[in-house]
Amino acid sequence: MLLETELRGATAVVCLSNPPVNALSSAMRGAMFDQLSELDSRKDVAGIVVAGSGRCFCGGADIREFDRPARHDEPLVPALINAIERSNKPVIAAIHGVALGGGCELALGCHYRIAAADARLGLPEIKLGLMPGAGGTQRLPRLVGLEAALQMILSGDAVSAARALDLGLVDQVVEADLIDAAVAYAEARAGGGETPRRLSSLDVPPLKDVDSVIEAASARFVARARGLIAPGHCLESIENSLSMPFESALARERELFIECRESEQSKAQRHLFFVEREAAKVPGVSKKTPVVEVRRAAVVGCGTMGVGIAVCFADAGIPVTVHDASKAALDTGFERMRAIYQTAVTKSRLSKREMEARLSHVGRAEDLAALADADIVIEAIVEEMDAKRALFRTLDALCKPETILATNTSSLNVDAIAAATKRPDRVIGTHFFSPAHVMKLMENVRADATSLETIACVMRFSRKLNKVGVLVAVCDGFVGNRMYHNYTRQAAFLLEEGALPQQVDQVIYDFGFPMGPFAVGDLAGLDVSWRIRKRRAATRPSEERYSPIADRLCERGRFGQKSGAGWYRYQPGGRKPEPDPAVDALIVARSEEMGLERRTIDEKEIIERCVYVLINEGARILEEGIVSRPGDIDVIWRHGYGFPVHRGGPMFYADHIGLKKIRDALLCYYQRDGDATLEPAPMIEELVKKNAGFYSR
Ligand code: T1G
Repeated sequence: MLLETELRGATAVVCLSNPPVNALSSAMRGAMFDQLSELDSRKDVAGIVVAGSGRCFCGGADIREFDRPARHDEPLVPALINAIERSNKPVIAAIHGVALGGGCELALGCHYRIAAADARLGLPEIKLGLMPGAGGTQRLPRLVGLEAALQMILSGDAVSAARALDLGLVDQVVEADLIDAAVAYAEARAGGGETPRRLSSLDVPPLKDVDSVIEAASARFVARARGLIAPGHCLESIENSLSMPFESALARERELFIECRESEQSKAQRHLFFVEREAAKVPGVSKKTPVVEVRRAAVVGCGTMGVGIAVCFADAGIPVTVHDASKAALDTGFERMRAIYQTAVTKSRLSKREMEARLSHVGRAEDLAALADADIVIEAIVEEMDAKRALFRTLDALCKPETILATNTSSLNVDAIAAATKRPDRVIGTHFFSPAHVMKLMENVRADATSLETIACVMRFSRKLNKVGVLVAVCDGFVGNRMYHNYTRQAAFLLEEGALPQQVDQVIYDFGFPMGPFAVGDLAGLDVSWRIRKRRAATRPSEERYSPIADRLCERGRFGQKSGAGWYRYQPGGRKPEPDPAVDALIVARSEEMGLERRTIDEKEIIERCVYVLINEGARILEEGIVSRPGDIDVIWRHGYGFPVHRGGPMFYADHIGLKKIRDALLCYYQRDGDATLEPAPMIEELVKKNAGFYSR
């Protein structure tokens, strides 16, 4: 049953029942259309309440339907909503949980809206490369005004019930029984005999400085869209609400929506939406898997990562104790934590009270014994195996038997760390990405002995920390950094062969990354990767090509932004990369040292050498079973490295380009350069033979 209808006096309560989010599937639309038409004609019905069962009112159109052949046997979302609005009986939306996308538009088609105190309403379509396509760009400005509508639609961010009340988006917010309140509201409206308030018949509230409001929105959202079409389409449609008759503007909205829906950009963004949810599912872990509730946490190491991880727990409201043997390190770390929150308060992202509340969740300790009753302890100390093993041995003896011991190592072997304990089943890697309180990605590293219960606990609390957790297996660099290593190697080789940092970075930026590899290196600190390269030097195969340019920069104290110079130079206190002739000279000298005649390198080669080598390593990672799905790799690269959202991730992009093209390009470079990482992976060769892709194997 997609709908459950009950009569309360003369009010019909129609409850959407399409778990998990009451998506407006074609079947749901048909059922709603028929039910509401029937209720509209019944004499014993004076008013109608539309509500949702389960976790929310309605999560919008059924996104899965967008990639299927369009069905014409059921009304489209706009037609359903227009029919609701035309009802002569007052229709009240009773909103709990969320009303998002088409769900919010459904509520806007109702004449009035009542929300539970914890409800949230929004039009997040833009995050899927879409735009509201069921009247949202026309009805919302008429209800809340141009400025608020621009902000909601172009940011895609939901608003709380309280904010919705301030905006007039909802007419009432209730703490008590939502349906009772909605029925009472319907009776009052029906009893009043007034004509139901139809947003389509209203005008957008007048605004003095319309042009400057639109220009500001355009500068903030469209100018920075970097080739994405949805922001511009949203803006055009919202502007139409000011000047075009409702019906014409609605028709234009539909045209613009279809352009977005059919775009490769939106297909890529919808892909990421689904694979991100797939990544949370671990074969063998179900809702029945027993899970330790993380009520108390601890972090060992009060450095940059330890501070960031502690902030994640504080933000999630989980009490956390931060340990460091050095009081000075704790003092510095806690100052850093306070500074992080102070910035959020300054930017009005948090109130002072909320800041203090979050800081109150964080304790400090210089004695490891204080961590004994933690449910999980996350180690974030120096990236050295002996130090980590010693600490895990100590924690193993100290902590209660069920405590999970997690390491934040970015590349070390978690099996070896687990072997230092008597509880290897409760040892796991939780690889946060710097800055840990900002980056959403967590690579959760399962060691050979890690139990499903431990995996289930960590995957579940990743979400509680508002992180995107992806389960990976042990290998050098896990998934993200292992692929990133090959990407930066090729970028360095391009310099030796003829390119300069600013050229490579510009091409990678134009491809859609937030920054190119050299600007990223300067931001992260060149000394970080220098330490890792020195650790690996002893085991690096002598025949493997190696570029010493980054080492030479570090030897000159050029660590990037932190030292005022790296691949680029920076004005004192500045962060804008400026090409540095001294670096260009160092690169040219390296080419001469290699006897290489520098050549012009075009954009195509830069993309193929940097991005295709990512795809190639991703294929190898899949072959080795480090992750089980190509989508896991796409999620890692989206949330850990800023892979352009409109390209869907390395593996989705590979299928879009075509694996044969990628294989041929890699083979060409491999035959010319001989670098093993360019040799097409066996999985790619097999898929090319089958004329298949990573997502159509
Ligand atoms: N369509 C289809 N499936 C959906 C869905 C949707 N709109 N929303 C969620 N799911 C699935 C999801 O894939 C997962 O499936 C399960 O529901 C639980 O989701 C016409 C054009 C609603 C806040 O962008 O933001 O309306 O993995 O794990 O954390 O103008 O889902 O269980 O098989 O995220 O409780 C606009 C997208 C659509 C909202 C719930 N709507 N969804 O969060 O659960 S376009 C959105 C969400 C549109 C109109 C336009 C969240 C949520 P599975 P979950 P959650």
